[in-house]
Amino acid sequence: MSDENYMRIIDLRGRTLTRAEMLDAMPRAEMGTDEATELVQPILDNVRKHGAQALREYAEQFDHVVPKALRVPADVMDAAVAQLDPDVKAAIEESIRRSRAVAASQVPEDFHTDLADGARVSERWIPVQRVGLYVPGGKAVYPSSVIMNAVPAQAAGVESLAIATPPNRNDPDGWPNKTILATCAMLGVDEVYAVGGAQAIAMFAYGATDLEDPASPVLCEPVDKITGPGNIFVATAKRLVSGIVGIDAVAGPTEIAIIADKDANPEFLAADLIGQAEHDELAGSVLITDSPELADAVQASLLKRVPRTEHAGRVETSLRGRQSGIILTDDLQQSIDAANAYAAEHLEVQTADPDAVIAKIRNAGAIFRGPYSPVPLGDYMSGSNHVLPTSGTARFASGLGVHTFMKPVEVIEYDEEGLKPIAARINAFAVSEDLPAHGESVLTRFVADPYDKESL
Ligand code: HSO
Ligand code: ZN
Repeated sequence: MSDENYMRIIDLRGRTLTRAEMLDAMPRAEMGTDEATELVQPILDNVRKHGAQALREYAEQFDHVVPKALRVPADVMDAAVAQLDPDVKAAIEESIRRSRAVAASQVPEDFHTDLADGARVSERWIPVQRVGLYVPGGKAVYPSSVIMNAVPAQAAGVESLAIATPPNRNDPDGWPNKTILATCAMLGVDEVYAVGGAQAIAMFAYGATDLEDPASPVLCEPVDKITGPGNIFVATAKRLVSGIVGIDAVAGPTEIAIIADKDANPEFLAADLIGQAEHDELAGSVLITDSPELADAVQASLLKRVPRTEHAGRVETSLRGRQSGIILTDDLQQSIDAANAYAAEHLEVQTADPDAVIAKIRNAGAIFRGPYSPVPLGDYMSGSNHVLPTSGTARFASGLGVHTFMKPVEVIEYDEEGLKPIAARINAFAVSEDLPAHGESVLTRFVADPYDKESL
């Protein structure tokens, strides 16, 4: 294998692997140790105690600018929409339209089960009342992620949605990124804070008051759930406040895996691998194929393409990293097994019969079927969600959706007729757990003296 190749080869051919060996063979980044907790905890405590005053101090310290106001005023939001490039505006509109259509059909239906006469259990899906969405600033500014978080929350019926995003030191008033502000406004979200980092997570979790503003001392009310990506400090802050509030999964670097057979188009595959590698030096790009010829053709295409793309340095580091590689397999079934072990955030299936492959996929954040469903379609405009489980967590977790912002609550609806025939059974169960008062609670409804065990 020459150095000229971009991606290392993981050769599974002729090998029968145990589950543990298969998991071990998968290309993954080393997990970093978390030293952020010591830095983040005092920030949370300080915001909890001092509210807006602490938020301004941290803005100065970390963002090097104190925004003109911590809550972005309506006229600044409106101006951001008015100044938006028309092509970008049209793209955002299309993305919102498609995401809304899919989210509308995701809203779960209430249902009930009748177990006997007078014995019903119903399930009601209730939206989370108030959600805080964090949107990172810095070099990775993703208005598309605002759409992916806000649209399902709105479709779920979340009553109030607040967004926090860092102030920008290059703006004369310190206002955050204008495309982010415009996207918020286009989504109908008007509660936007120029607050970033761990301090924003603290503001959402605890709420914040502003003593400098006697006209409106409550800057931000606490939320019930926080979603949205962020750097290590944001992720640590979310972890520390979870339990007080709900959080979404903490995302690792993005990943793509592609299952391809000999007839797949190597140019499409190379371009798609590069696409995700563009996000991050630690992004994982994995090709899984039973065709060594295709693998060679993809390597050759990468050699031509990588130097021509703008972020070639980042892409090359990512493709050459230990978290990326080409997995060579004996046959399609072994490719499927490898894909299930890898449990990619994004899985493209580019084979002669993609449906037969998809039917056997157990673990993937989202599945992209065939040569005209590339991952960036899903990143921006397919209508599907791009907030997906990373680092193999697709084995047990799903992507963000309307369900993220709802809670199923069971309603127990038994009447006298429904309860009576099972009262003695409940009592027997309760007594067996040495909780006789549980039994007595039920029996009281049917016997004169539930404490007189002789009379039962
Ligand atoms: N591929 C990223 C999402 C994204 N791509 C945003 C472009 N903008 C993680 O799914
Ligand atoms: Zn992407």
